Amino acid sequence: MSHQLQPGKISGDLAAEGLRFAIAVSRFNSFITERLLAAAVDALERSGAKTGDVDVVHVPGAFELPLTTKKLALSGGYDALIAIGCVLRGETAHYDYVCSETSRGLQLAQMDTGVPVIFCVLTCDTLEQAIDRAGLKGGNKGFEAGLAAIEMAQLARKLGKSAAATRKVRRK
Ligand code: INI
Repeated sequence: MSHQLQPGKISGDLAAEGLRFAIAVSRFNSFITERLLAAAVDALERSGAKTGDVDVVHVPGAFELPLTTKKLALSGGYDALIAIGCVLRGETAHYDYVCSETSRGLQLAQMDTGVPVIFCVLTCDTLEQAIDRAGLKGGNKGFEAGLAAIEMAQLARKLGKSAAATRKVRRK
């Protein structure tokens, strides 16, 4: 079936210039997280971000990422945030609690504040799986997170504006 209607398309450009980002990164499993961090910064820089537009905050572990990103979001100084961590399965259920609370907390942080929070927390059974995703066979999830942050920051600006415009029109 062919349609005549052309839907309006809204998307976020991959242009970082003029946007501000903060990256919260866990020290736990820093062998992995520092590689993810380097790739995220690389993606932001290649897309036009400049020194002064990107802040990095280190936290002890993935469990500390949600509160930190929420505080960064509430500061009002950033267009998007990236949370970087790496949780590796151990012998106990600790892994499950850290994974579920970290992902839940990060989702809450962006839903509560309206500031995009990019989930760059690897949750792996083995160190090899994590290495693959931090610059080896699986690429680098940090780079993907950097691009996602730019796209969501641009999209948030557009949608924020269009929501305000819509409210104005409705009030008249
Ligand atoms: N934190 C991680 O970031 N990755 C892990 O693999 C991990 N494991 O396995 O325990 C981990 N634990 C620490 C946790 O995130 C908190 O920092 C800690 O419990 C203090 O609140």
